[in-house]
Amino acid sequence: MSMSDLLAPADISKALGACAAAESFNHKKFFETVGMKKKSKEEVKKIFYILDQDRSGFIEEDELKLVLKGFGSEGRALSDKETKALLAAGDKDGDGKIGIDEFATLVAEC
Ligand SMILES: [Ca+2]
Repeated sequence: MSMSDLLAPADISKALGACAAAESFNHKKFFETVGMKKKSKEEVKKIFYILDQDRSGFIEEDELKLVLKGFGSEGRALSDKETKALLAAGDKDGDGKIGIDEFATLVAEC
């Protein structure tokens, strides 16, 4: 399973292009542009499994930093500030990482 099986390549390019400039990442705008808001909870969970590269069941801070690269090779690494803002938005229970249900909630909130 790859991202392009789940999301339209044109939407991925558009979403990555929209946040290509430094410090311009906005997760709400990104999830909407990339088409995740329209996906079922099951599909969003499949996207989570792609982003959880070490299959730990959580997206940790180091994986979060590279979250855009999980969507496409042209994605840039997030800055520390952007990474922390995204973690703060998604980490509801405060354990410092994003679990699958937290991820689904984060997308649903957008
Ligand atoms: Ca992980």
